[in-house]
Amino acid sequence: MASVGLEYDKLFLVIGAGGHAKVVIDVLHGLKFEIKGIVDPNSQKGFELLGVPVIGDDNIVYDHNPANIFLANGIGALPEENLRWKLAKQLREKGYYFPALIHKSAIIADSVELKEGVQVMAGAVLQPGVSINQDTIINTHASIDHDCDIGCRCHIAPGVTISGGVNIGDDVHVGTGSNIIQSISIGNNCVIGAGALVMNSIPEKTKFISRRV
Ligand code: JB2
Repeated sequence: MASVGLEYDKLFLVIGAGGHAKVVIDVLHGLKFEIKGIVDPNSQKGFELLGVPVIGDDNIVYDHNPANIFLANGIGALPEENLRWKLAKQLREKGYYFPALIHKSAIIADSVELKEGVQVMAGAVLQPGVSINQDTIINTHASIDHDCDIGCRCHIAPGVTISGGVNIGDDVHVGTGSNIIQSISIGNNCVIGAGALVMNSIPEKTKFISRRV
């Protein structure tokens, strides 16, 4: 399993002080990484999440040489919101690095490939041959079976189940508790609503909402 470039001698800065940041900080604590602080332009300096203080706005990042610090993206991802990806792009262009982060309780098969900035949360399962691309979130207890390819900047929300051999494009949101059967494709920029049952391939830019009866 490829956990990208983790070195234990660098401090982390966490971007954002909301709900997702809390989950990210818990991952970092579980891995025993040291966190210097949180940056968030909308939170009071000194406000704490799980004991980690807000130390200022995003300019604080630029006070640090990219060679000496890792970043953890604590901004979450909901449909139609792109702050998470925008900030990651801006900071990467300045040379900062977002290592892949994996909660210690996640089950990751040996052949899984994780790109930079991927976050795998508590209880997630990634089976052999799975590939997860840049900045995608595999959220709490999501399960991704063998040989799935998940694109960049996706959010696979809590409790999603994806069977084997599924291809998911870039910028896709798969809502909480959705189920996706094997060997189908979901195109770029799709939104799969919470609780959906997806049994056929879906073309790009589709909003797929299950009908409730
Ligand atoms: O420019 C910014 C900026 N703009 C807003 N820079 C930085 N560093 N932080 C910024 N923020 C901060 O992002 C806000 O001040 C706020 O603290 C945080 C967003 O927090 P919120 O709790 O609203 O959303 P979230 O992105 O952490 O979580 C969403 O997505 C997750 C995946 C939530 O809906 C969660 O429920 C969900 N699990």
